Amino acid sequence: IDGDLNKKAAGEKAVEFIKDGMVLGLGSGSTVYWTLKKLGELVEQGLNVKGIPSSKRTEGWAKDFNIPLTDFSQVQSMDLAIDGADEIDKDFNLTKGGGGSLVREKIVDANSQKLIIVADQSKLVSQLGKFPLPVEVLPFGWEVTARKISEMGATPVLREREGSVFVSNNGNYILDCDFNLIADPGLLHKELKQLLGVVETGLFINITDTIIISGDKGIEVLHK
Ligand code: DER
Repeated sequence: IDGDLNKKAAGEKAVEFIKDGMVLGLGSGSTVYWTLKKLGELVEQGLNVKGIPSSKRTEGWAKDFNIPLTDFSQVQSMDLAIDGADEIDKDFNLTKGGGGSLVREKIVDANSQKLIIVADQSKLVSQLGKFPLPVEVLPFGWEVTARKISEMGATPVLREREGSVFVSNNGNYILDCDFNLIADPGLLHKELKQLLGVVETGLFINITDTIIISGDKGIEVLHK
């Protein structure tokens, strides 16, 4: 796990927003790892919460930390989701998916009353796009989907891990798409979502309420 002190500080800070009895959306990534670890300590001390994990990796960590889990057959809306991001712009729009969990993250984050993003200061950008945009696509005909995305002006690269094609928790592929700087993330998301074969994009538009940033100025909690 990325031992970066800023990630640990930001991740741990988020537990201050967790109240007894909450149903939580559990995000994914190495910053949220620290949230989960800290939350596990509070559960140990008697805090009563349960959460829906946004990836198999998060599910494993939650089990390691004895955080009670639930699922959408039991709850359809969560009180609070805590997640990470690859980029955060000034409107609190996000690029996510660096860890490959963007689809389940978006389903968990979008179905939570509040979304808190925890991040090191390096994630703050003036415009999204320096980080190649992860797009989850169906494996069937992914080559055609990739070509359609190329025609939109991007350079899609099929994500691989340890020399073989990366397969998401949903059995799909991920194309990392370099669009250069993205002037209108909301519009790009809509255009991509309409493409046959695209499951979901890593653009999280207008769903973030609070960001917790850790960096040279210590920890900052910023509300939209
Ligand atoms: O993949 C994701 O969306 C993760 O949340 C990721 O963006 C955050 O990664 P990090 O907290 O490990 O930097």
